[in-house]
Amino acid sequence: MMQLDTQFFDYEGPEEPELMIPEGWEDRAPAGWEWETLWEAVETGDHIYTDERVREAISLNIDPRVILDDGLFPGFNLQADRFSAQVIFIPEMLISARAMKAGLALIRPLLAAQAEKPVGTFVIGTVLGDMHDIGQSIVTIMLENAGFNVINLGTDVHPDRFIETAQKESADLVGFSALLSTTVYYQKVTIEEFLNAGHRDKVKILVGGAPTTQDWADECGADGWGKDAVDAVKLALKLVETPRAAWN
Ligand code: B12
Repeated sequence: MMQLDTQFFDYEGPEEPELMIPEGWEDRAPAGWEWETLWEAVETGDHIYTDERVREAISLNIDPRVILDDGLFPGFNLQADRFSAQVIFIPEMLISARAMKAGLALIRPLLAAQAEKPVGTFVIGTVLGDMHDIGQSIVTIMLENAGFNVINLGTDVHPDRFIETAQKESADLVGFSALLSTTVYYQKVTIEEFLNAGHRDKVKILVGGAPTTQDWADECGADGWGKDAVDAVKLALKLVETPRAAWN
């Protein structure tokens, strides 16, 4: 009888990802407050508890950015690391993302309300074939907080839809998010379509998403690349001041 070579079964997987507790979170929270239950709710995808706990945090006037960084991100990041390490799979990741989005939906209007004046119109979306929307939702929130009127087209956005919306809204800036090495290509395609439609000089275009780089942004003809939401806002504020051709 054939003997199995047991060395194939001694596989040691990647280290189990751990919860990264935000340093100094106690100093940013009211006395007696705890985030642990929210970290666990986002981790396990309990969107109902997430909604309740974020509402509670808001009612205690905890800064929305603190809610995002100290309350929502730890549990989500833990699942994201587990997903990347293939410790969990799409269903678990999806429910964690749903809980994250329940929290984001509550803090979005608060951050937008802190903005002083409309500085410009920004159309954003995730490119064709790509369903990832957490990153671009955070960019949206930060842009709104900086005073932009943001039209978020969601995920899997066809180039024509970006163009039609930019034209309809007389957009100043357009942003394409992509998280897959297979879909970043559509950032380039969408920029080419703006060119073909005769609208490239009317908007400033930003690209972003984990697999993108400044080199990629240069190669695909974008006006800028944002490594994160803070970067995206800085760039958008700079680019909205630069001259563009008028929409009609
Ligand atoms: C959550 C997630 C999912 C969720 C998405 C849920 C949702 N509603 O978004 C689900 C489970 C659906 C999913 C599906 C898939 N996923 Co996925 N996913 C992730 C994961 C874990 C986190 C992504 C995320 O939300 N990050 C957090 C946000 C805050 O970061 P971010 O998106 O990078 O955004 C920041 C910046 O990039 C920047 N930014 C983002 N957009 C923009 C736009 C502009 C204009 C600017 C300026 C800046 C900017 O600012 C943001 C905020 O700071 C990543 C791994 C990881 N750790 O990144 C894999 C990952 C992206 N997924 C991956 C894969 C392979 C898939 C699937 C193909 C799996 C499969 N076998 O089916 C499918 C693809 C489905 C599809 N067609 O899109 C791979 C991609 C590998 C590659 N290089 O192509 C990754 C890297 C995991 C891995 N290591 O294997 N995924």
